[in-house]
Amino acid sequence: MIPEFAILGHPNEGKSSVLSTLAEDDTVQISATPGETKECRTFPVKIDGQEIIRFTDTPGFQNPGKMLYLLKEDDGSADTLLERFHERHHNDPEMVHDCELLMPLLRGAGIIYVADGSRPLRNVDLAEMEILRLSGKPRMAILNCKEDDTSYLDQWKTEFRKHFNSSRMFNAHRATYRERIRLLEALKSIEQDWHDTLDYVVKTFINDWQARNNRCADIICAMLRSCLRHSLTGSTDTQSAIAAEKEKLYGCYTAEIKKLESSHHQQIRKLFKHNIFNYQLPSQSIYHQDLFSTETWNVLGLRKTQLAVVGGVGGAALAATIDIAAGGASLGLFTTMGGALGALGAVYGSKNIASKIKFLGMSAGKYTIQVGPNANSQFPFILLDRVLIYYAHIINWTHGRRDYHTLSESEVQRGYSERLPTSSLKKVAKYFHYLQKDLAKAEQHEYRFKEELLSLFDTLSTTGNHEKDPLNGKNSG
Ligand SMILES: Nc1nc2c(ncn2[C@@H]2O[C@H](COP(=O)(O)OP(=O)(O)OP(=O)(O)O)[C@@H](O)[C@H]2O)c(=O)[nH]1
Ligand SMILES: [Mg+2]
Repeated sequence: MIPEFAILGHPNEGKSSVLSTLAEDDTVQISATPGETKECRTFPVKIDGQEIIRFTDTPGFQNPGKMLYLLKEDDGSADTLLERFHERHHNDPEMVHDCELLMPLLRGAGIIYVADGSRPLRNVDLAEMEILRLSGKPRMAILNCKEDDTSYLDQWKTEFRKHFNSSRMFNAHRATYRERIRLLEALKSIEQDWHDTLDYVVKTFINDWQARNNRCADIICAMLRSCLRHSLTGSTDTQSAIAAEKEKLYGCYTAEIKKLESSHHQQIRKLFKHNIFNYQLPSQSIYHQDLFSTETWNVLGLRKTQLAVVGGVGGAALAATIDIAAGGASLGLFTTMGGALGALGAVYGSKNIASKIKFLGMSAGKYTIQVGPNANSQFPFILLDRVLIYYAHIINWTHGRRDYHTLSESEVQRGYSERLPTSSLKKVAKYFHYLQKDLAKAEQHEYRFKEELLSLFDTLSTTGNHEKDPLNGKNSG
């Protein structure tokens, strides 16, 4: 048996939003105009191609006062009360939505009632709750507070206790993965007969989340590997054209790295089922700065003291930044080149940034130049910070949230690398070191890095990143 839950409530209370978030389905129609959902629509939740639970979106109650009156007038069997109501009134234009929303209940669905707990209770709400109580179906109520006002919560909770088997707070815009699991857990208690089935659903959800995080860690490893190993070579016939060729090559190199990074980020987005909407991080987020910009390299990556801990970037690494191969004269890397490399020169003093540019020598009358692979110790930490910022954004952006132009002021503005505890930092740095120097060894150390990633994911998926900085537990400002 595949359990089904119908999401019921007054128009515009956030029913479709709650469903979208719970089912991680961004095809659900959501709108600020009441009456958006006019017909029931069922959304199956599939894991590994197998449907394990389904949620049905319904139109809001249209005429609950009259509906309750008619139900109370009926003195037939309580077991078939809804069936009779539907049969008698489905052609009544005043009750179209009320009859439509009963459809999933007639086939045995459980009820999730959604109300906006930031507004006062009204008589229509009481009528709706009483209708659902009379239905005799297993039912839970959810307070989806659209505003911050908490002064009405007690009223709502008191009424919920009278009419429902269970009730919870659940915010369609802010619910984390943990809160979704807790809601499903709570559904187990509303009907004893469903306990085992729902227990299986909860376990499957938890396993699926872990599997997705594992897959996400693999995507991040693949991204780091491809970005750190990437190199380009170019050549020119004349010595005077070397500088221009280097600039061109460097431009191609940075563009290709950015493309590689972005394609892996998009894989993460799809993994967490954000298929339709491509939510951008808030405009002021450091994420929007160019991967190779001064700003990015100043804000993200490791602090100087951490660099000392990992033993990476000291004089040696700085020298390696400008690595002119044997036989090649100094090409005046930071002096002769304008454009991109001119900008790189500016950050050279704080956190060095550039990839190696090698002059490979001359053969068959051509001067050959190579950019990458990038041996800069800071570079993988910058990539790591950026992908973690993206991950936190994606997993905490609920599927039911569509107002992406607002509510974005308090985005995390710092990286995570600089807050890694020393023991974690060492493991991560070791993996990065091998990625840059010895791929076979990197593979051996990959599982340790993935352990660190999974623990970071865990923190980031427990605490939404929209209100606070999850690793610091305080507002990020
Ligand atoms: N701030 C905030 N707005 C919400 C929340 N949930 C829903 N909304 C907004 O409320 C409006 C109605 O949301 P829907 O999910 O379409 O509501 P509904 O109950 O399905 O509405 P109908 O289909 O018209 O009955 C939309 O503008 C949502 O973005 C929430 O948790 N917080
Ligand atoms: Mg709706």
